[in-house]
Amino acid sequence: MKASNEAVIAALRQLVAYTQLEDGQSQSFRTRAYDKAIDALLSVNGDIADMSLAELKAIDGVGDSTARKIVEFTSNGSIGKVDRLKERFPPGMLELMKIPGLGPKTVLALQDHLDVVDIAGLKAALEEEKLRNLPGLGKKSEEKIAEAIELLGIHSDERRTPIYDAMSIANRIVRDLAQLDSVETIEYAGSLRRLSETIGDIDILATSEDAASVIEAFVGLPGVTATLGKGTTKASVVVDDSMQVDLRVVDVSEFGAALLYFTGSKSHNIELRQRAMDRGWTLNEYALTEVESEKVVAASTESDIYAALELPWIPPEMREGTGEVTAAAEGRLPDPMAVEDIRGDLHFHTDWSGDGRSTMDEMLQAALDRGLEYVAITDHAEDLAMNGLSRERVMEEQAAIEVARERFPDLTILHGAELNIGPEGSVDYDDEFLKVFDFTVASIHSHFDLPQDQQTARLIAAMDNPAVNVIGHPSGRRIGMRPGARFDVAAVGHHAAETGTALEINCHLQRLDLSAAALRELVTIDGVLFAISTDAHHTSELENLRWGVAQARKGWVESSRVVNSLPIGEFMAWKARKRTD
Ligand code: DGT
Ligand code: CA
Ligand code: CA
Ligand code: ZN
Repeated sequence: MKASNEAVIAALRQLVAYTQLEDGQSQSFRTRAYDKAIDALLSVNGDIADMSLAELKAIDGVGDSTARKIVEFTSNGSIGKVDRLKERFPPGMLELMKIPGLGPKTVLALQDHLDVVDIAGLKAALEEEKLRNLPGLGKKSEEKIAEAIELLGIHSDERRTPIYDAMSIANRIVRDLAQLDSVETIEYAGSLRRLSETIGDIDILATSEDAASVIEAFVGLPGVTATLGKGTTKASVVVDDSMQVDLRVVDVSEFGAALLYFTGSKSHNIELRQRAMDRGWTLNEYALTEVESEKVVAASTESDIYAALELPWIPPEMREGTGEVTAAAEGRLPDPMAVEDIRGDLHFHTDWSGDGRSTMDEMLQAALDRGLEYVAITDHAEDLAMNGLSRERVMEEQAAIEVARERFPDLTILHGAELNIGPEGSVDYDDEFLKVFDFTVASIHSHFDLPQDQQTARLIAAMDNPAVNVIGHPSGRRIGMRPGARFDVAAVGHHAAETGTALEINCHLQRLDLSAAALRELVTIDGVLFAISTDAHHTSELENLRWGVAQARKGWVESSRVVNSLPIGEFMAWKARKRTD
């Protein structure tokens, strides 16, 4: 099967990682060349697999050697150099490189001196305090690495992948298989569909009248590096040496039962099965069936099955066995939010701040195309060393926004900023200058490991600032990479309600911040309001809104709690209550 653009890019990312090991450093002229090519390929519109060597080389940013490797991958399904390096460096070493504090040099030293090539080996070596004697390491770095493993909950017996990485693999495989004529319906299930923060394996379900051909295509997909098992209707493979993917092909008449079963969670399924048993039925991955007559009660759609069990359809994100079945039975389930409920985006960047990759016009046009009615442009503020705007630039941006308002009369454009919350809770600029902005988001971008009570006081001080409308990605976590600030969720919630400050639900899959657990706690506090924001740095990231909305469902947040689902008049009134323009 033809390699998708995502598969090509994933192969190049793998090439970067192996090259880092080969070079013993995170950056070299070769990795920089590959990284540059990846950046360039991300904005290619057509199919990379259809491009000739000459066409590839003609892309600005793609050099001769990289172009050759791309052609190797699109014609053979793998890159010779990567295949050779895999012999030297087992895939576990790539996992090790993802741990904060472990660069290529250290990972190579682990292999050379201790024969450690995976997380299980690393854990054992840490327990025996063997790392401190490695060249370039010491007791301190050993402790730091142990702490990172602990904080990130990395377990050797069960390798879990951050949802951001798993989602990109799942989307790629679903899209590839959906192209087959024999595939009718295809959807991912499991923890991914429930929007879990980390994913053990990806579960995909398809319907087809020719299961065998779908299975054959699946095990032969570009990026599949091993086949773990293969039958006539199901198979398990490893993709990119890192992620297990299970595919099951079922009959269309049983799709709903299968989707329900394989979405889980296990405890949600158990509660549903209990309700079925109470009615003299059984529920399994094939159908909801009457025990005595063996007659099928419902099977083809999830809603049919829920309805037969006298329940509304429960969104997958809520299926965690944490009271949702009882709440649904009693009519207390929150109204699930939909992307259409969102009327504005209150946190995104343009190329005015150093890390934005789209222009202001492009971002505004994209927002309008998505049907948004209002936006806040929130470029970084001056305290952020690399990307922040000086006061002079802020005033220039304000003038640019004035001009943009005339070009986009159907969009209400707020001149905002993303402020940086200092360790004591202060923010950028000064009280007088902050009045320049129509709206601000204040976020933690540093000092993530202060003690909990200090973080709580820090956030509370930031919310006391009348210029601060929203606390952006409140913990600052990066799933699988950085645990973020720990704070007293209830105390922050109460203060947010008292000061009229909204708490952000950041839509990026690496963040999903606030967490679902924090949201569940916050919705029990009267008056806490949220802002579901993309924090987009490129027009393509505006579509992340769907993940923030899914995160809201997972946290049982209803649209009445979300300030950017308010009609513009009510939104402006809410905003005006905290700051006087
Ligand atoms: P993961 O892969 O660890 O991130 O989590 P899940 O939830 O995707 O778990 P997985 O892949 O083992 O199984 C997918 C779904 O299939 C799971 O959420 C519920 C269902 N399932 C699997 N095994 C069982 C079982 O033994 N009993 C029940 N009731 N359901 C199961
Ligand atoms: Ca799974
Ligand atoms: Ca599975
Ligand atoms: Zn931001």
